[in-house]
This record gives sequence, C-alpha cells and structure tokens, in this order.
Amino acid sequence: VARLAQKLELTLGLVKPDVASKPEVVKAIREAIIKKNFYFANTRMLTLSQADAESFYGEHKGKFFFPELIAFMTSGPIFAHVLARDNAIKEWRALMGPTKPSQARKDAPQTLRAQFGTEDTFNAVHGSDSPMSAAREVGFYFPDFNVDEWFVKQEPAFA
Ligand code: RTP
Ligand code: MG
Repeated sequence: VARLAQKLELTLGLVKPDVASKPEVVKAIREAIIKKNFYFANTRMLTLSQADAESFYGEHKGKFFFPELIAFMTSGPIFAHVLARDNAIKEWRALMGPTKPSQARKDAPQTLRAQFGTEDTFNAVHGSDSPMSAAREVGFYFPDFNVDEWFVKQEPAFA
C-alpha cells in the first residue's frame, strides 16, 4: 500500500478570476480534471488581497506583466484546488497548456487555456511548476492541509 501511495503527487491548481465567475466554465474545468484521473484533495474559494497576490507571485516581481497580473488576480474570486494523481505537476500543466491562450489555441487546442483563456495574462488557470513550488503553493492556500494525513486517508482506495 505504501508503494502505491507513493506514486501519488500533489499540485496546486487555480481557477483564475476570468473564469471563476462563469459557472459553466468552472463546471467544464472540473469535469476535465476528473476525466484526467485527478483527485480533488482539497478545494476552497477565496479572493486574493493585493498583499496575498504579490506574495504568491513574488517570483515575477519586476517583470513587465506583474502589475497587470496582480490587478487581474485580485479582481474577483478564485478557486484553489489541491490536485492529486501520479505525475500530477506535469499532467496538470499539460492539461492547462501553454501560458498564452493564443499560442495554446495554435499548438494545443484541447487544453484548458486554449478553450477558456482570453489572452496573455488572462489565461484561466494556474499550476505549480515543480515539487518545491507545489509544496510552497499548497501551503500558501491551505496552511492547515496535512499532506501525510491525506495520503494515509486515501490508502484504502489504492490498496
Ligand atoms: P502559472 O504560473 O499561472 O501557472 O503560469 P505559467 O507558469 O504558465 O506562467 P508564468 O511565466 O509563471 O507566469 C505567471 C502568470 O503571469 C501571467 N503572464 N502574463 N503578458 C504576458 O506576457 C504574461 N506572461 C505571464 C499569466 O497569467 C501567467 O500564467
Ligand atoms: Mg508559473
């Protein structure tokens, strides 16, 4: 059981304000996530403050798109999900598609950003890009989320 549980990986997925306010898009994204065999390990809806958004996206401070990104990410409610499956970080980024929706529509039309993003910064979804950022980002949105406890709770499902 321990060996099977180890195959699971966690990542942080966000549904951004451009689409979180559209119930039909939220539903379509949720269904796409389930279809790709992710588990929802945790979910919450929240609105980021200016300080929250600047901290979460700290690595982009100083880049030309930073002010627009912060204004966008604080413009309305978002959904934060802890997503779990094997290879979750890469698989979730694959489902999201390229950062820019226009490029996604050219190169990966089945992806979430191709289908639901608008342009550049307004790209519908976010995903952690490494195990280190996944750990930081899950902790950012779910400070009380106990990763070890979650895996233990899930064990019977994978036995
Ligand atoms: P994310 O972090 O949101 O999952 O997206 P990502 O890794 O694909 O892209 P990243 O380079 O980390 O950029 C973070 C977010 O900033 C906005 N952005 N706008 N106007 C632009 O050229 C531009 N570049 C990045 C996007 O919202 C992007 O997801
Ligand atoms: Mg990123």
